[in-house]
Amino acid sequence: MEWEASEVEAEKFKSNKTNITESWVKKHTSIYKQATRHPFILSIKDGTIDSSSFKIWLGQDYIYVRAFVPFVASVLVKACEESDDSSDMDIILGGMASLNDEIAWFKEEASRWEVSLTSDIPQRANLMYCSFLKRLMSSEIEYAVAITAFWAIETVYQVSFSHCLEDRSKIPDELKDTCQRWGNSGFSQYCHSLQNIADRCLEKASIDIIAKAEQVFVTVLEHEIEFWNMSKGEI
Ligand code: HMH
Repeated sequence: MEWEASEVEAEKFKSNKTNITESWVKKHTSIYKQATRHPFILSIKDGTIDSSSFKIWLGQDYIYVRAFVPFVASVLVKACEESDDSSDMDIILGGMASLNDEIAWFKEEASRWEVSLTSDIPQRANLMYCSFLKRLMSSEIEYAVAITAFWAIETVYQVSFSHCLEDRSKIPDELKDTCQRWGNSGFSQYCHSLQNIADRCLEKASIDIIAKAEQVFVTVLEHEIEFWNMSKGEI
């Protein structure tokens, strides 16, 4: 039944050029909301966050971002091999460059919060998420699927942190920079560029690949929720 529904949808999208990724956000709205309006994010927005949660998140996200770099590199390789639009490479390369800044930012932020980045060990949810990334790096994963995951991963942070900035009055001063990092308009534009690439690839993809990409989108959201949950410190 699932299959039939996807097939019908795929044909519909192909004929009237509806934005596929946008339709998935609507279709999976409940899980999308759980990922982008998580209690961790809401506690930053309303200023009730405790520093221990933030420190756990900071240390774990540094580990995650280091694993994310080779994943993005694998998407870049796929773009070179499979994309019909050379500007994809520029956008992905820009993303890699900003990950370089991000790693430097994590190091500075960690020293400010007295979080040791070298002794932190990845927690279960982080390990699960990183091994999912590793599977997506395989050369058997199509570019359309990998770029969908890339878009979804970046978008969860963009939507979450820009939500915090909508009313920044209660954000603790020491967290404003974090919200700004992922909530700024440049990062939003970059996420839209990734979304446009994903939609362009999906429009041309077979029904099987579209179904696979949708599944990957949902799995990213599940991992993101578990990742935020980790900050509560209940292992
Ligand atoms: C867990 N998801 C996680 N960490 C990040 N830094 C991003 C997404 C965005 O880069």
